[in-house]
Amino acid sequence: MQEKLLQLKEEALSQIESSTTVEEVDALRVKYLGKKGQLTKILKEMGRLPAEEKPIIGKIGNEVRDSIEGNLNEKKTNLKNAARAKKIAEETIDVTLPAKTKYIGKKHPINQVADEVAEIFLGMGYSIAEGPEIDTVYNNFDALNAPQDHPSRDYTDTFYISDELLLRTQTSPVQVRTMLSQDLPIKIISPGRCFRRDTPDATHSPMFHQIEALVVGKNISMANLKWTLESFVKKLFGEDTKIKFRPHNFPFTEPSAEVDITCFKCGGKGCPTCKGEGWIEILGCGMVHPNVLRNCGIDPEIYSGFAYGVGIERLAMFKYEIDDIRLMFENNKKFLEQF
Ligand code: 2NM
Repeated sequence: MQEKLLQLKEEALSQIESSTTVEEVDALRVKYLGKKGQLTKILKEMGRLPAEEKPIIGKIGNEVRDSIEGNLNEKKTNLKNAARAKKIAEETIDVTLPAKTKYIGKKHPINQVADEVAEIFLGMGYSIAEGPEIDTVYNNFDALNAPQDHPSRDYTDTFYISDELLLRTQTSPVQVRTMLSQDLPIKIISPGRCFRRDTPDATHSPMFHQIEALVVGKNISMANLKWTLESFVKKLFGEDTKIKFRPHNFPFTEPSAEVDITCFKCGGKGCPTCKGEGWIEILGCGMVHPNVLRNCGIDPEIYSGFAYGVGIERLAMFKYEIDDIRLMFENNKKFLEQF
């Protein structure tokens, strides 16, 4: 029996020694020391021994159990430590590696400029009005006093959806909708996409963006319009910017004007940006035509208003020195990252 115990001990210690995982060690514990384990089985046979041998074998049995137990615990600790050391080694951070960069997108140059312009007008107390990109021929042309034979109505200039519907050629139909539905006074800007049937080139795109503004109330004058636009261009292009009104013609305003500003690049001396002129055209404006007010249910004898419209792409091209409008619609990351 002594022989059996020592043999068992040797066998157990050698298996513990060669085990490589915590799970294996746990399995050996069950195999040797468990309730139905091999040591337990041998010790159960002790009952059959003569009385004088019992304490001797019992002592050896205890020693064997302690030895196996000790080896199991030690091995388990060693394996656990080794696994932990390996994990730590694998997770070591090499602080000299280049950092992983996250590409964060940014606002398109058109939206940067649109937001900048909107911010200026919000600061002057305007509200933002929005409307559909598909609107009625009535809201886009008729209400805006466009004569039946006005060239912009031609199907070669405008994208018609049907006889009554089209892709808006400007955001003015939003102003019409606002005048028809809101109480006076009105002080709004309408930013958004517009569509004209132009062949794309460096300065034309069949889809472009506009911000138009409309102020209607009592005693609204051309002087108010001029002050407003002067304040606007100084905020956008700098305090030294000067402004010039050139007579123009729009069906929806009377009088109408185009507005030039002194070139923000050369200050008016003449340079490539202003094509040697010293002036740059930046927007169209005018006093809302009495017919437009009437069409929108407003009495032109009591009320008056002014309106203006700026092309966002044009502003962005000046601001960022972009020489071809088409670049802004190609979604080329290399291009867009620059702004
Ligand atoms: C422009 C230029 C001049 C304009 C007129 C109106 C309305 F609805 F009041 F008649 N909205 N926008 C206007 C006037 C737009 O864009 C170059």
